[in-house]
Amino acid sequence: MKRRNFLKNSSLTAAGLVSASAVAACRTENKPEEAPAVATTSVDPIKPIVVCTWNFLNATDKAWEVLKSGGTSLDAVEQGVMVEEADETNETVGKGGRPDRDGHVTLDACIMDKDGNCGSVVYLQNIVHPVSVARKVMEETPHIILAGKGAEKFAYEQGFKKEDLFTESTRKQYEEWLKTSKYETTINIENHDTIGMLAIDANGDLSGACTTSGMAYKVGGRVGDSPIIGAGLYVDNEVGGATATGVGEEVIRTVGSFLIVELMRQGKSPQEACEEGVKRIMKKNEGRKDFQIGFLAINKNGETGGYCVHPGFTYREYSENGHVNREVKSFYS
Ligand code: SD4
Repeated sequence: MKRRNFLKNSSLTAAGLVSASAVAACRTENKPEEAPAVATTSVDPIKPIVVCTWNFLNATDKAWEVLKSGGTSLDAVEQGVMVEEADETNETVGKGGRPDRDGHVTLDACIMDKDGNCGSVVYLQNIVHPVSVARKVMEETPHIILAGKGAEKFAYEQGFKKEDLFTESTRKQYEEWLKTSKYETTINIENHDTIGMLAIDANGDLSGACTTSGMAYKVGGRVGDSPIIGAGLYVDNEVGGATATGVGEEVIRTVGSFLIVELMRQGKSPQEACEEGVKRIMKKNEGRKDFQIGFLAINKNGETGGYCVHPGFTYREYSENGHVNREVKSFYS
């Protein structure tokens, strides 16, 4: 039995025994002939689960492999999202992510553990795995966010290798884009595939990670919600976790992931909390239809939920019940 479960079980049992003997003592005062009660408290075993934004089969596979072999949720989410960072065909994350309007591929990522520790990198260039740099920021520095050149220098100091993040495909697309240099946020086409991942391990502990190259052809220097703790990702091991994809500016304005976790703390299900999160955003954007946002949440019991502005957002879930890609309801039909 894992230490935490053991402690949980033994403390519950101890509590049960204390209250049982207290009850027995009371009874003894009134009815000395009664035998003492026997404590029979039991807790359900904790079941690992991983969820991520969009339909990332390989990433959830990897995270599940970590969880199944007894790994921590922190390792699971890091290794899970790393799959997308390395996948050159995912043009919104890591290597092969599309550049900003000046032709720089700049990456944002963050990670958060069961104790509320977190690390983040913003505007990081030339490194394939920003989530691992974010984890190093969390574990090796007294800081939470490192940006740009400082983050890149820190990554090299930590042993990360410099790599060109352009691929043939993204270079060609960029050259094509330069002909008009038009910046538009296109719903569900141009800017999807950011991965936010949340996992619960066999100890019942929650962690999360989020990683992206942000909006394609963004203004140089722009940072989205994905590396911002509370916006693109938030985890509270007492309650649950949430993560976001879509137009980061709107997620930041409502501190979306933190909001969703707090709504769950107040008793809402992950589904209800995600719906309320999107509704808050839409209240600030009445009538606006030109952007997409998808929220994903999980609570401590492993219940999950998601909601989005426009149809199309899905999230992938992997537990002992197997894989499932869940379509979520949307604000607009
Ligand atoms: C951002 N939220 O940089 C990210 C973009 C995104 O799928 O989610 N794309 O605003």
